[in-house]
Formats: sequence, structure tokens, C-alpha cells
Amino acid sequence: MYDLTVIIPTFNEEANIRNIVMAVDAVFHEHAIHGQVLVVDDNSSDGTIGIVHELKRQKDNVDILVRTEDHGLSQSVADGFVHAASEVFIVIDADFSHPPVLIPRMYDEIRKGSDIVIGSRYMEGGGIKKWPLKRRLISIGATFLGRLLFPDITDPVSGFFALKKSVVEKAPLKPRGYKILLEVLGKGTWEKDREIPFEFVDREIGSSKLKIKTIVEYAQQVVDISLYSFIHRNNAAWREWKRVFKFGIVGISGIVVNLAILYVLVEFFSTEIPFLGRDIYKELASAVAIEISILNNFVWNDLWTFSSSPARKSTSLWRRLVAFNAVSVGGAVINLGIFTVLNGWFAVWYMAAQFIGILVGFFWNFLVNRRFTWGRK
Ligand SMILES: Nc1nc2c(ncn2[C@@H]2O[C@H](COP(=O)(O)OP(=O)(O)OP(=O)(O)O)[C@@H](O)[C@H]2O)c(=O)[nH]1
Ligand SMILES: [Mg+2]
Repeated sequence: MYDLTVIIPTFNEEANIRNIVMAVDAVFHEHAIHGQVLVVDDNSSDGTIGIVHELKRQKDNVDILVRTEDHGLSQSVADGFVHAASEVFIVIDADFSHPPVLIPRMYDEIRKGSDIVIGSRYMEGGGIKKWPLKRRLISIGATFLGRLLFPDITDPVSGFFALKKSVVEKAPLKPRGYKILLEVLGKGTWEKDREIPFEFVDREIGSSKLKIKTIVEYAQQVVDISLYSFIHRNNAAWREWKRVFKFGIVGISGIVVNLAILYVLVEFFSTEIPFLGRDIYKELASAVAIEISILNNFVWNDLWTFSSSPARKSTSLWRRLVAFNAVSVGGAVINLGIFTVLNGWFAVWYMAAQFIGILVGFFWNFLVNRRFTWGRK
């Protein structure tokens, strides 16, 4: 039994495979780690398999799994999970995009109690070197989608990560495409995650395999994980859905408060406003009712929806309150804007236009508040 297994998925990597295996093994020696190198190859047509067999003869901690069916990166990594001879797995690309020197740090974080450790390109200190604009945009889009489900993780689609075997042991992974980490996060059993920054370096040698099909598969995967989390409920993505529901319930309570305050003010306190007269009273009452409903929503979201948010300890109540107010005003403007466009320009029935405005405003409020009012930083 090894301390950890470094899983290296490969497809036609003859130019890199020897160096990456040697680099990983050197890191093992330097840090006195009893580690296994497991190359998971999709039946490469170049010299990759031959080189690994040769390395295997020299080092008994090097192994190779040659797959002949169900070709794919995610599938290969998932197979690696099954065949690894240890309780800790680290996945790394063969093309030196991920620095092997970070392996000991990742392993350390796992030993200190994290279930998953992610090498992040998108947190402070991380980055991407030498990527064309198109690749950057695709990656940013994919990351955004992934963060809908895992808002506290800056790089939920990284290809460089470590995990305990227990995370995936019972997980019904449906691996496909490139983003195996998202699948692990969505279906695995884990509580504690940790990210460490690294600079992604584009491959110098060998060829890239990214295709349009990958993007389509990714979108399917996000939908699949969302559905899965709805049905199974005891996972990280479900924690997010619960917040959406709570946020919605609080929003409905806000409507009730809003209407009640308006009613009381108009029915029982209606008076002449100095210089402005009686006509403006209702508008003022409505504004007061709106603001009180925003305060109501803030209190419940702070105490309930986002009660476990670390921002409640690291930021002041005033900062959160001001942020929440600003975001709510933004949500109202979005609601009104959508109403105007749909009803005014496209002649959508006014009730339907308003309803769509409410929905979009709701998700705006939820996502932006989650990020800025109650976000991790
Ligand atoms: N087993 C297996 N490995 C693959 C497959 N596709 C890619 N890989 C390996 O997965 C790792 C990442 O693939 P890359 O082609 O480098 O993907 P990328 O980093 O997004 O793109 P480039 O570096 O620009 O090519 C490398 O080690 C590849 O050899 C596959 O279908 N099966
Ligand atoms: Mg690469």
C-alpha cells in the first residue's frame, strides 16, 4: 500500500511521459513519500505505452493501465481511482501544465484533514500562461457554470487536484468529457475543501485534444449534476440549492412585509406632507415599505440563508447591509428593465413580462449577494 497515487492520464504523450514520471518520482524521493505513479493510457498509438513499460522495469512504483474501451480523459481518471493502490489520489496532466513540485503540499493538506485539494488557476497567486483568447474565454465560461454549483471554489474545473479515496469510493460517477473534478465535487462525499494557487503553463510539446464536443458534454454534465443533487440531497451542490430555496422563502416574506407596511401606512397614518401635499404620500409610503422589506430580507438572509457564511465573521454588519441594499436596488432595476423591454418592445403580456423580470432579478440578487455580500472573502 502506498501513501498516495499520482494518476497521470495520457493519450499520445511520448514526448512528455518519461519526463513527467521521472519528475513525480523525484518529488517522492525528495519528500520521503512512498508514492505510486499510475499512468492511465487510452491505448496511445505512439510510443507512450512502451516508454512506461520500460520505466516500470526500472521502478516498481510505476504502473500503467491501458484502456481499450470508452475512450476519454474523465473516464480514464475514474478508472485510475479504481485501480490506484492507496487511499489518496492526485491527478496531474502529463504535459507539465501542472507543477509536480506542488504534490507534497497537496498531500499535506489532505493529511491535515481536507477531503479535496484543488490546484487553482483563478485564485490569488494562480494564473494561466500563454493561452490564446479563445481558450481563456472557454475556460472562464466553464468556470462560471461550475461556480453556480460550487460558489466557494474558484477553480471547480481544474485538472490538477488531490482527493481522499473515500470521496469517490461510493460515488456514482458518470465520467465524460474533460471536467472530472466537477463530477467528483458534484457526486462525491466530502466536507472540507482547500485550494492552492498555481500557474498553469500551456504545453510546449505534443498536441492538444480540445474539441467542440467537449463543450457540449460539459453543459450536459452541469445539468446532470444539478439533477443529481436534487434527487440525492446530501451533497455539496444540494447545500447551494437549499440556499436558493431559503433565499426564495425570505423573498416571499419580504413581499408580505412590504404589502403590510404599505397598508398600515396608507390606512392609518396618511397625512399631508409639508410642501408636497397629500398626493405624494402613497409614493413615500411605498418607498418606506420597500426599504423595510429589504431590511427584513437582509436580517433573515443573514441569520438563516447565509448563517454559515464566513463573511459573517470577517465583515461588518454594516458592510453587508449596504451591499445587500445596493444589490437589491440593482435587482429592482433589472426587473424594471426586463419588464420594459419585454412589454414595451416585444408586446409580451404585462403580467408575464413582470414575472420573468422577477425571476431574473431573483437570480441576480441571489448570485450577486452570495458572491459579494456573503462571499468567502
Ligand atoms: N487517457 C486519456 N488521457 C487523455 C485524453 N485526452 C487527453 N488526455 C491527457 O490528459 C491530459 C490533459 O490533456 P491535454 O490535451 O493537455 O488538455 P489541455 O491541457 O486542456 O489542452 P492542451 O494542453 O492545450 O493540449 C494530458 O496528460 C493528456 O495526455 C484521453 O482521451 N484519454
Ligand atoms: Mg494540457
